[in-house]
Amino acid sequence: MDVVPLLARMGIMVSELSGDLAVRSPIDGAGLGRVRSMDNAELASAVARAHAAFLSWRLVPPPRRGELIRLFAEELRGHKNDLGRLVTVETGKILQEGLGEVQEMIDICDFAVGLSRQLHGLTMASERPNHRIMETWLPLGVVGIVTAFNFPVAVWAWNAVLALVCGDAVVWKPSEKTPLSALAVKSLLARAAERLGGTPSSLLEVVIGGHKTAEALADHPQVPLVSATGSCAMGKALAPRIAARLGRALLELGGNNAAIVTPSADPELTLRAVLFSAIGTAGQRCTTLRRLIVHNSIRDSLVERLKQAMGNAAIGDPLAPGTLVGPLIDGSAFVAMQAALAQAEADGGIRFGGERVDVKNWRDAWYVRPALVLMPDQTAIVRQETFAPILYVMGYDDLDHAIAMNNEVPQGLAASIFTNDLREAERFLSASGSDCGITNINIGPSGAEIGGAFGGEKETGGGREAGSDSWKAYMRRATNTINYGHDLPLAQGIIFATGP
Ligand code: UN1
Repeated sequence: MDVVPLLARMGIMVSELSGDLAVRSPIDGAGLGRVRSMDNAELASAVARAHAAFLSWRLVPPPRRGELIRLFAEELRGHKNDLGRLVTVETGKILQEGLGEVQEMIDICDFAVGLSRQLHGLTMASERPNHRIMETWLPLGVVGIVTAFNFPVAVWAWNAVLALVCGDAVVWKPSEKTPLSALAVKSLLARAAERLGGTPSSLLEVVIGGHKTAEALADHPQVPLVSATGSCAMGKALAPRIAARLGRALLELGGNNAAIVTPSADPELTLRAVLFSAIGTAGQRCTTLRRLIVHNSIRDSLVERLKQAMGNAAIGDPLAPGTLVGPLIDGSAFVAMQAALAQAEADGGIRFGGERVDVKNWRDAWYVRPALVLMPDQTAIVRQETFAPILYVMGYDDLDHAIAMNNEVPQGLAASIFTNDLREAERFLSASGSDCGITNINIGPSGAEIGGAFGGEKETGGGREAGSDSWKAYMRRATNTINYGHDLPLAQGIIFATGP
């Protein structure tokens, strides 16, 4: 995979590609280049530079900050093919999804540009005469962003472009598996900044490293907010460190997403939705469909069609048109997948697929056939997130039981129900329905648009990113009480007599 020309078009020269960390493509296992990881002293200097940038950026009017993001979106539009391809080469997701990820960045940029004129607070009625209460949203500081390999640029953009219009500076630790995409994005943002002129340098610092670097960012007192995306284990390691200094954490962690398929579901629509959510991105999305809870009256027919469709899905080079399933990220993902399948079988599961697939004799690449596993019950392995294309199928007779199964896992990201029965649909959305942050009707749990707030409950971490009012996480709220009278009435009717 020769990424040199497309990196050059995005402003990264081969001479920059040296250092201790080898970057490889999961497509064929071959090296793409090298990057240099940073030690904690370098991280501290990056935070200090970003903090200095914040001090002047916070004074720039928000619509002008939005102009930077508008120009950045122009760079992204101009380099959609290059960046989308780079994402595919670094992550192994199919090109359609690589391009879709860049589109997701463009979408959140457009949202952020509008938002830059809409950072609004409320005005409240005061109990005191000639008084007014209002809230003002102010820039927060340096925002630390930790991202995962599977969405190397879009999830950064959800956080970063909102943080930037909110007046913050950003220090980004990308996954050490996908640093080139991060460097390309940094370069495109720098071009936008150059076109705008007058922006402080170091609005975005990229720090390359592994979990030690993420921990140092979590510990840093000059980073008031750390937004981290990745496994529940990663979140459990970072959150106590951030809490220990009373910083804020915005966590988007694991998902173990289910879909309930009811007797009234549209069979064609359901099949397509289940396939996209279960095998898309080779099962490596936090929103991937991992558990299918099917009414027993339609279970066999749906399983037959799924077996066929999953058996026929084109597995191979994700850059080739027509491929639906690219490789797993690396050999350890394959080992984890096989261990989960072995455990599921030991629990009484009947498995179809899941085996390694040879593609062009690429020995250090890990392609698999997506697995469908019919489970007698929702055993411990089903309740755990395995970041691979495994779809566990369970039957149900009674909707209450299906909803209980949906909720009976530690994670709470996304859930779906396929039904044409209004009562079932509304029940699933209600207080006694799905307990997830994202709950859908007649579409799968993955592939959310940026307009809504994205995130989940329980071990998913509780954070909300992207649309709606997620921007508030990147600002601090000041409540202001203004007295425009000549007297000083006290709240709660307190009389506090002073003076002669
Ligand atoms: C993730 O896998 O971390 O909803 C994010 C989706 C995408 C984002 C997934 N828009 O599937």
